Amino acid sequence: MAPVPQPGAAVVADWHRDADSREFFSRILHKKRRRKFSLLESPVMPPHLAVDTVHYKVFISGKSGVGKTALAARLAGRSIPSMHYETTGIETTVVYWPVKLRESGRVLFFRLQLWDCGENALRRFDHLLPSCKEQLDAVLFLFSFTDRTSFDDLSNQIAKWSGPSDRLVKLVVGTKYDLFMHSDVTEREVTRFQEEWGSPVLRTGGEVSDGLGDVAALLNGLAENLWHQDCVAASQHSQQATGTLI
Ligand SMILES: Nc1nc2c(ncn2[C@@H]2O[C@H](COP(=O)(O)OP(=O)(O)O)[C@@H](O)[C@H]2O)c(=O)[nH]1
Ligand SMILES: [Mg+2]
Repeated sequence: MAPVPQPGAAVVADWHRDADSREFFSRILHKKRRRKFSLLESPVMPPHLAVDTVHYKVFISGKSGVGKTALAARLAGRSIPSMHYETTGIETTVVYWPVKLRESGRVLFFRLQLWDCGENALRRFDHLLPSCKEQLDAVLFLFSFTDRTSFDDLSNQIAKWSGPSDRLVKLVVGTKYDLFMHSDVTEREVTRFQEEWGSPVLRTGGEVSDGLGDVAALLNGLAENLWHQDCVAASQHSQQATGTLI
């Protein structure tokens, strides 16, 4: 996988705890809970605090029951469905997340459109995968700590998404970490995987809390990788442009 930035290198980690973030996070909260945004809604900032919004499309990949729908709900601050039912087609969820860039101190709203598609639907309907892949910026590869086969299958999953351009953020997320007592995957194996692929394994699990803390690491990590990818693409573009001028 392409090299990823060190966590916290580009964006301020745990910014939601700082006083200067309050104005921004208050726009994604309503009565201390996460505000729900439909496809056409966005957080409204007062004119003196207006900031840019950057848009990204993120696909959630993983076998049935691994926790794709639950992760989309968690990242949006919605409660997790306790019953598992296979997602019948594509479900999209919009998540807004304010981020402060470390170097410039600039604040941006990340608008993440999460695409969650049931595995059986993907297999049965050939047209779904191409529309999931269209203009895609990132893939989250999910495995469950309670399902060994989902962990063993990660390298296959990642290989399927390797293309010639490689302009795609790829992150691995271990779900059901709250059930670590029943874990089928050891810490040593996770560490080995991280070393082999040069990519951190993010973790998630447990009840959805009202706070921002349980999603901050994942959303900041995703935002940081997306931003890094754009910066690399922009610098390559400007190098090429300079090359043609000379
Ligand atoms: N304990 C625990 N259960 C989870 C977690 N994520 C998902 N689940 C449960 O696992 C089942 C499958 O999750 P779901 O998101 O529907 O899987 P999907 O088929 O990949 O979309 C559901 O019963 C969820 O409640 C988690 O992090 N912890
Ligand atoms: Mg689902």
